[in-house]
Amino acid sequence: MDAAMSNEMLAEKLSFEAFRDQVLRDYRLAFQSREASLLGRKEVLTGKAKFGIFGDGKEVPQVAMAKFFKPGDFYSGYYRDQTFAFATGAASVPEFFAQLYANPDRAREPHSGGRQMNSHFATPFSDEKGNVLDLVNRKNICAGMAPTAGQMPRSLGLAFASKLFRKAESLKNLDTLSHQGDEVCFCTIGDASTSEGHFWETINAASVLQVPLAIFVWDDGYGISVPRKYQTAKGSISEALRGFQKKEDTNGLLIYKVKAWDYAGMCEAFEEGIQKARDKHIPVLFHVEEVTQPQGHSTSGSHERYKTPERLDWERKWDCIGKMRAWIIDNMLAEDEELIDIEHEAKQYVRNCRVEAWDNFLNPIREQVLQAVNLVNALAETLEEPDSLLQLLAELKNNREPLRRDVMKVLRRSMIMHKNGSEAIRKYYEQLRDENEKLFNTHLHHEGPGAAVAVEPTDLSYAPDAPTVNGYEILNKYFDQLFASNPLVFAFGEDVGKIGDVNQGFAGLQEKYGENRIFDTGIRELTIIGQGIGMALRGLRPIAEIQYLDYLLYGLQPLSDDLASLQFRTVGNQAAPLIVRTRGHRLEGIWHSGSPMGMIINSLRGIHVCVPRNMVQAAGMYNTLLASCEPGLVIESLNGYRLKEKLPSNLLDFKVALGVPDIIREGNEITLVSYGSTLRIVMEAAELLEGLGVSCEVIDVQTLLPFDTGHLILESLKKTSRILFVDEDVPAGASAYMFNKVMEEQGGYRWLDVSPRTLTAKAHRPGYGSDGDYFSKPGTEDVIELVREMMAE
Ligand SMILES: Cc1ncc(C[n+]2csc(CCOP(=O)(O)OP(=O)(O)O)c2C)c(N)n1
Ligand SMILES: [Mg+2]
Repeated sequence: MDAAMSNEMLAEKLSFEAFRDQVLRDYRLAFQSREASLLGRKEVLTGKAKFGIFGDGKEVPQVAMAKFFKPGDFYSGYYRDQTFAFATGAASVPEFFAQLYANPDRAREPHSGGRQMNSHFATPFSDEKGNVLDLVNRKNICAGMAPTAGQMPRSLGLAFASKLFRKAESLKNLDTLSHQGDEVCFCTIGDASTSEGHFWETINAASVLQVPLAIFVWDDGYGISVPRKYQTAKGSISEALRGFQKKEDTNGLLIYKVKAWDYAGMCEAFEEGIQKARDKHIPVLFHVEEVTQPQGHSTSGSHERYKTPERLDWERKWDCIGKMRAWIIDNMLAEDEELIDIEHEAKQYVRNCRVEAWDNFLNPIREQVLQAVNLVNALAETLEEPDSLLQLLAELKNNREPLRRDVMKVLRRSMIMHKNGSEAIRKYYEQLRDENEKLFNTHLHHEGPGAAVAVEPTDLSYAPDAPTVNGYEILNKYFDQLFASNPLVFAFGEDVGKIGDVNQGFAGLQEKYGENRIFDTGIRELTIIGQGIGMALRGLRPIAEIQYLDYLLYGLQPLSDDLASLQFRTVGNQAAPLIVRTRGHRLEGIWHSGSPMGMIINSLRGIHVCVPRNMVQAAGMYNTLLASCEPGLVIESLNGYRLKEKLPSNLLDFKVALGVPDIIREGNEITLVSYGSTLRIVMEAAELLEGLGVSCEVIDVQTLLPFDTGHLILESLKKTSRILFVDEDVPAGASAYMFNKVMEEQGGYRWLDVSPRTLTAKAHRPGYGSDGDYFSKPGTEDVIELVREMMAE
């Protein structure tokens, strides 16, 4: 060491060295990522992978952004962010290739077990039992998704949770979930995707709520082929957003404009902006301009078709990696030779990773091929005319890139062609079938003790002098007890806070438990759902309210694309136990009496759909969902709030078993299956039919997802031999679903004496007024007439 060097000079030299190291580390990473993009595209073009979408052109912004992503933070972005995933350690290059090949081995592809397209990363948020992990000491990547701007709504919730952790007294000591709300949600989006309503609704809500959300817009001027001028007002998202800009005495968000090739400028802006988001909970947007896309949008097309030669030329000149390289040399941080070495090493590293990932993908399949070939060969040797089988085998043997399906095809065809093939073939086929089922078909729901269907039900109990109260009062008393006992529960939505929801379920509870527990939101169903998803991901137990069932449509996209697929697409590594509370079925007119249950259950596989007949049952369903780690939708009956119900003494303990129907009236001549409000009509009809000499058994299915898992309806049908499904959805909506479940899955057709029927609403929505209702929805007389027709058949 130079004795003449002062401490100050030494420190300066060390800090310069550290700075230089960091810059070179970032450069190496950016270069590796570029190489991964280049090789990734080749893998698709040579047929090794099906589709590829890459982060080339976005590398330098992402190494800069990753510097400020701390343990405890959350990322919710899109498919361009492989560099960020590498830089934060959330993903490795071999994992990147494993995902590109769709390797279902979770040890190799832990993000989605081969279920997601490439660059859709995810880190674990919960364990196998459904318990939330320590999220404070890890970098959290929320499972990626392909729908443009689909990442926005839940980003709001991920950021909003920090606000709650900082402010809500009830959350003060949850050290593994938050460090006093210091966590920032990093959210990325492409320039064209900012045209989506999701973006604007999120921006507005974040600006109103003042949450630590940092949005990075990668502005490469195109959404596939459509240029910015068709996408964004004034051709600039930061200009278009000016009205949202926070001023001294207003809410709003901070807006920064940076250039994608300006490494130093971005580091500076990101550091400042993120710090403000973290410390002060101010949302911030970084408009990252002059981003390029060297290989075009994806492997599905070529950008020469829509970019001019001038634009392509400009993109080459302003490539962020080239610019960073020049900046390093200009600032004398490294010389050309050192950078060449780094580049060479980086290329070699990525090539090795690719080879390793491909071998890891193919080797287990090669073993399957070998075994299948041996078994089928053995069968062929016993045949007099083995030609067609041998031809099938030859195809498999000559396939240089076989897939699991190719092996299955040969095994199954040999069994089809030759009466079950051989015992050994059948055995091996069954073994692979079971293995593949585990790889490809699991985790629509939680598969451990946190599953909602695993929750032990608890019976109702009543005090001898139990009072009879209005339905809404049952819920009000229930929520009161719930908020007193569970600090993780929050309720929010339109008119939920101050007035305690439009039907008074939460009346008086905001005053009692505070504005941080029960609160109003803007009219924004999409981001109410997103807010709930993000909060649930962070270990809270949100109850997000959609004021009327008809308006669930506004929030359906994140429910379907994000929440319903979350466990499946992370192979159980992430769960968001959001409860969506809403009210529906009969009321008045086109938009307040809907019951689009077919649409709902068909778009929400992966979410429990509960259709309680009254408010006591609803409370029991909330309890069951809260005892699990899974999401659910509870649709209360709009016309049930003022109906009288007996008040149970164990409202907080009572749990309804999901997927278990209730026989609410016993009978032996016909089974009437229904749910929710319609049950009241069915019950009235059953009463009148009794007087007409027909004995009806009425079954409340209670939950549509899951549906009668113990086949209780079948047992009723065995007794009655007649069945009618009644609901107020459109024809062949949820009634067709119930019909299918009982006839096909339960084998109900074998017990029928007369043809089974469905009774539904008309295909159109009901007109306003009681006559509109009467002539559109099924009524008591409709049930009676149809039952009598069936009895006479
Ligand atoms: C809701 C939806 N619509 C359309 C698509 C098809 N699509 C995928 S990417 C894309 C363009 C996105 O452009 P941009 O947001 O600018 O991101 P970039 O790919 O340029 O980074 C489109 C239209 C989609 N994935 N989701
Ligand atoms: Mg773009």
